[in-house]
Amino acid sequence: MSRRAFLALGSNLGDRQSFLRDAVAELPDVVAVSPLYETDPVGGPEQDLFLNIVVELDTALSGHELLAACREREAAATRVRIERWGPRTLDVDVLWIDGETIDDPPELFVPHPRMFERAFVMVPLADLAPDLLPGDWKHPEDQPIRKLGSL
Ligand code: GSY
Repeated sequence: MSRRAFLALGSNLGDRQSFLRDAVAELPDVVAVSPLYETDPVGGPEQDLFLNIVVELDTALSGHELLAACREREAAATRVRIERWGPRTLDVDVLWIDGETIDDPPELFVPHPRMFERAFVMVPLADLAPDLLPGDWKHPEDQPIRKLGSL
């Protein structure tokens, strides 16, 4: 049975927009893409600005199958993990799957444990799914983000 799922994508190295565009084209079951945002890096070393989007899927894939699809896209973007939290060509995270909670350390937690703290996730997510934005959610002042338009 298919249900709604959301993935977060980010890039801050190389041709950022192409990495996001290519990933969206190859991810399974995508039904909607948020506007594109340029965002200040959250956490990690000093690094360049990110481009971020969220995509909505209508999918019957399991959480682990979605994670595998995310990892495949990161590998296709020739991502090399040089430094934890450091710059990357492409990061793809499973955020949310309607009606499901997954707690499978160290690699898969759904809902994503840090999603509600991150404006670069919550703002594009709310563009696609305002019902997932908690009523008391506040945009952290130290996380500026700028809407650029569509991917
Ligand atoms: O967790 C995703 C990678 N990432 C990002 C990101 O995608 N955007 C911003 N603005 N900051 C980030 N810090 C990390 S780590």
